[in-house]
Amino acid sequence: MVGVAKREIRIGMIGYQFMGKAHSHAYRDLPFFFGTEIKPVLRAVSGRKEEAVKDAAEQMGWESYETDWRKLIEREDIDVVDIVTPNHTHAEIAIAAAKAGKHIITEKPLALTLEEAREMLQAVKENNVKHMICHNYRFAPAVQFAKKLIEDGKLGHIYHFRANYLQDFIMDPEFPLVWRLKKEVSGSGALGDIGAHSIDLARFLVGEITEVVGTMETFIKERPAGEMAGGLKGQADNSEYGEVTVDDAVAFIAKFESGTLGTFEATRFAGGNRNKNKFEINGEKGSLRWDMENMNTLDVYFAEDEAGLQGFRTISCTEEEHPYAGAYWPPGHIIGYEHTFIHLIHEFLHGITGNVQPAPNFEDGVKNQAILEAVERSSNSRKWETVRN
Ligand code: SOE
Repeated sequence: MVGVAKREIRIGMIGYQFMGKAHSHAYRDLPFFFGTEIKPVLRAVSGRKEEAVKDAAEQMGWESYETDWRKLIEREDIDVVDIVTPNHTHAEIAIAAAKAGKHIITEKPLALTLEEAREMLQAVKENNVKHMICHNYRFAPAVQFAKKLIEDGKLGHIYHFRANYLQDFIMDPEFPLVWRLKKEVSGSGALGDIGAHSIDLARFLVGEITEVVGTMETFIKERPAGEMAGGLKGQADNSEYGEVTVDDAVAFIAKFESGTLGTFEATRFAGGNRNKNKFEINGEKGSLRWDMENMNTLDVYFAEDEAGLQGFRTISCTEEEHPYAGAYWPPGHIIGYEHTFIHLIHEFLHGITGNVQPAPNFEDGVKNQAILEAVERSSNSRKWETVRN
């Protein structure tokens, strides 16, 4: 048979909305661009609302659906459990899936708390399953290329890592009190939802963080009841108002093991910035700048450039030399947000077939959660706090 996959990997996904769509697309597109050595099989998707999950299964190409995630993880015809449900469900599901011998990929942040994150890591290690956390932005070709430049010593010693993750989807006071705004469901607000991505990029590109000092702010304290309505839209039901129990914005400074100084900002109140996940790195020999809203380009500056010709220049990271980019189109034909998920899932599934633990994984998730926890501790203590892994 033409193009028979050498290895089918059967996926069970728990959840099916925004991230569920991104992950489902990645499984379906993977063989299209990265070959048929591995063929993801969309075996089952799980959701509590039968009509909604049935529609999602039909739309995204899942073979079957469940309305109880516990039934899904017990199925013998599933190898991988993919968790795309809200943060408070990650630990219970992942621990149960690990005990059922399933490999696990989960959305970020890993858990609600550092303790939960540690329990999840222990469960996957004890049950010897592969695990991954979906920090997809490190898989943009430009970010992978930035990592290569740093590893090749092009920047030399790094003095600064500067990250701003700017969104604005909840600036309307009538945007409802969705799960992302409730501490008992989300764990934190901008800090854990988008700040976690900046922390992962910092760890991936520069290294480990040892101390932080920061502050968190909630600008709108009460909102109307309501739910997410696809993507980052919300639907208020105006039945009643409730208290927002997470941060709308966070700013913190970090010290890295390398001596690098980090400055971080994550906010959902930066009007006009829809998903501006960006960083700048300044080293002794050069600087790099990346912005998710222009994800195919990397701005580079090298101090050794000829006098008069020095300054930032923009590289289009769509060439064969840029990781993953060569799998798609000729140079200059750009790719998008959804393709970062294809690259991450490519590494996850090859990790399973090659018996190699890919990254970022639950170890990274625990280290990320430890930094989130230290920032929250500092926001309360108003002092520098040590990161406790
Ligand atoms: C909302 O802030 C969100 O959907 C995050 O949860 C995702 O991780 C990010 O990629 C896009 O924005």
